Amino acid sequence: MTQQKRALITGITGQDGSYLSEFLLEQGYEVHGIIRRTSTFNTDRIDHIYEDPHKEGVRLFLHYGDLTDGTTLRRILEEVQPTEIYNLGAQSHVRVSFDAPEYTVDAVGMGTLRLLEAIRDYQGRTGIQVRFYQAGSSEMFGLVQEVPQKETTPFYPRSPYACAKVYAHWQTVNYRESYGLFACNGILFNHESPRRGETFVTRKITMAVARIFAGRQKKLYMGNLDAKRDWGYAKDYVKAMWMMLQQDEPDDYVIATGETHTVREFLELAFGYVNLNWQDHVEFDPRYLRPAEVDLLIGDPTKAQQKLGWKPSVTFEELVSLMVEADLQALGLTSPNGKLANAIMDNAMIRQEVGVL
Ligand code: NDP
Ligand code: GDR
Repeated sequence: MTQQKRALITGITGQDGSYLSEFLLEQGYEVHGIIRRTSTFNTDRIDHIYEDPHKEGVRLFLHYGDLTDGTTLRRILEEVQPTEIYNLGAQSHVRVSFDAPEYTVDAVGMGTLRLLEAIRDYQGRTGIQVRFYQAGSSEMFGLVQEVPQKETTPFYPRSPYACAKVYAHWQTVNYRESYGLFACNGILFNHESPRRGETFVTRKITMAVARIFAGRQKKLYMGNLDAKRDWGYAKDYVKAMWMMLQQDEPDDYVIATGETHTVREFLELAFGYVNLNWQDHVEFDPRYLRPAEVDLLIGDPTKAQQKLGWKPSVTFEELVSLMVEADLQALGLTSPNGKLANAIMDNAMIRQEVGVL
């Protein structure tokens, strides 16, 4: 009998955590997630896959914990005995990391170290091999050193968040080299979806488009429209995380589309989807600027393509369309000119996505 694969996910309530859980459950895994205690429920993104743990055959389990609380991480590790750990938990908002640098670095940087230490001890004591995925970020490249950015491009982080991710990246490399831990760094470029947090630029735009189209909002206040990002679809990206942990050897991989677009282009497409002109609605607010900006991100996913066989399945235009469409549907609206049907509904993955919401 083959051993039941058991995954532990930090950040399971986030965008990526929810897609990864779905994916791993589909692959037959038992999935355990660490959630934080909050005064209102924060499990919206995983409610549709959560079942009463008293029921037979349930494969998704949640545990209270926090990356700032090492004792609990150790306890959960002992209890769950996972074969794979995905460290997705983070204060992941770059702008907010300038406001709350100590907390961000504690959760993102020290949190990763706490987890690595717990795994090192657990593995040393039990002899059970644990595979570890670290959610690294293209923000680590920061100030442009090379274009496109790949695994060998030097890091130049430009925010407390990015500095903490660089720290976590190198600790992960060090635990691999020092203790033989099967540990991989994914260096993921921006990835979005209808489940994207509402204060990240893409979702902020698509929600505003739907609300403006519905007559419920007039203006959208934005920061730097010149920033360029390599935007992909989150569902594609969580698959890459899993693929990294199925290889014979642990390694680090850039996951990206290889295309870059400005925030302005995103605005144009998103408003254009409902036949609106973004310039009639968008205004500048300096509060959304960062003390230091990352101007240009564009990734080279060649290594992931060659070694993992990974490639993105959703284009930039499709991504914008599916996000606007989902936000329109959430308000009970349909797109004005049937663009969804013509442009993207032939893609089964997107059909499923829109159906979820
Ligand atoms: P989200 O912000 O959507 O989710 C973050 C998750 O981390 C949430 O489940 C959140 O819990 C949890 N979390 C926050 N603080 C703590 C803490 N102190 N202890 C434990 N858990 C915590 O992020 P994404 O899903 O978009 O991203 C997943 C990971 O990938 C993050 O590490 C992010 O930095 C990284 N990343 C993301 C990219 C992207 O484009 N999305 C690109 C590259 C890297 P709660 O729900 O309670 O707030
Ligand atoms: P980013 O994502 O910082 O790239 O980090 P975000 O969507 O927040 O910003 C992208 C770009 O848009 C510009 N921008 C605005 N951003 C926000 N949030 N709100 C605005 O009003 C606005 N106006 C312009 C920003 O200045 C920036 O240049 C995301 C996060 O998911 C990280 O956790 C992850 O590591 C990286 O992507 C890869």
